[in-house]
Amino acid sequence: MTEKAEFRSGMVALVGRPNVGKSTLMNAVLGEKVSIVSRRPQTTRHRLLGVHTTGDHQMVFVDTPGIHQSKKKINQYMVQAALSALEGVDAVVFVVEALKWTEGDAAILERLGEVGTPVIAVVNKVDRVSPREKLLPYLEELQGRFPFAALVPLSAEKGDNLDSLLGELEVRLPEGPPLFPEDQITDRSLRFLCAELIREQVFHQLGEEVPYATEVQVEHFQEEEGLVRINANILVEREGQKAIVLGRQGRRIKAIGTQARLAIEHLLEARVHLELFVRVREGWTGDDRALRELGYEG
Ligand SMILES: Nc1nc2c(ncn2[C@@H]2O[C@H](COP(=O)(O)OP(=O)(O)O)[C@@H](O)[C@H]2O)c(=O)[nH]1
Ligand SMILES: [Mg+2]
Repeated sequence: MTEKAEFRSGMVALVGRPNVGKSTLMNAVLGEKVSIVSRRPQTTRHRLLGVHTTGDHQMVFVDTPGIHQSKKKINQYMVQAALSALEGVDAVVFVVEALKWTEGDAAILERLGEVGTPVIAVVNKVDRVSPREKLLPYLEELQGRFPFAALVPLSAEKGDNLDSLLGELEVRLPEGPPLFPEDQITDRSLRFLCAELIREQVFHQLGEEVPYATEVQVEHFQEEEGLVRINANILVEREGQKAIVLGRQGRRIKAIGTQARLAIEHLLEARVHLELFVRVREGWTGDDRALRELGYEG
């Protein structure tokens, strides 16, 4: 006779240097875009939860901004948010990029030595490695750097080998009831997710420093029958940046609005009317009060 296994639930922190694919990995596991992604580092600014529930377990992933060195206040906030995610979790997933090892990776691994929880190394972006045998010496080296509980090569983008990771994580979760209702996929509000989808377009469509000087606030969010009306402010630090976000004859802001609206419609499964305004808030990335007002606590 087999006994039915007890339900397991727990928290899993995703850490790694910027741009290794932490947010892509979380979205891939959830099958839903909860955390925004871009080709550029430091896209994720806040720690946010992604909840993955099946019939026998609930894993609560903590996506974090990448850990890196910086003097800028907003960057220090992000590093703090990432490090605090290590507290009280049941497992840590340390994400690196296949065939790459940098000082940034090494610095984070040093910090992980202090946490008592099992650390699983995910070697992401293996879709870029061909032939696959090239990965073997890299995996061996990685194994020598830290007593990892497991090593999982995968591709977050292609969805390859995610099951191995889930299997490694599941056995490390304690038995216990779910921490969140089973239909909940994140701790963040729809308003927050919509603001993030707009910010993602700023990252996709504008180069240089502008995305790093940008914040998005949803001012108005109203659901009507079959339609959601959203007004949002795009905050920048200087007039010159405002001109860039607007673009010639307002073309850039229009394109940002169109793409963001499509992404939001996909998320909300509803028609969306989106209005964007660009405003200047001088020096907000270096100002404690402004940061607090904009939701950067810590
Ligand atoms: N080729 C490839 N690219 C990936 C993979 N996972 C993530 N990326 C890309 O890496 C970049 C950074 O991803 P993101 O999830 O924002 O990284 P994060 O900063 O660690 O959260 C994005 O351009 C992703 O599309 C993968 O498995 N394969
Ligand atoms: Mg991220």
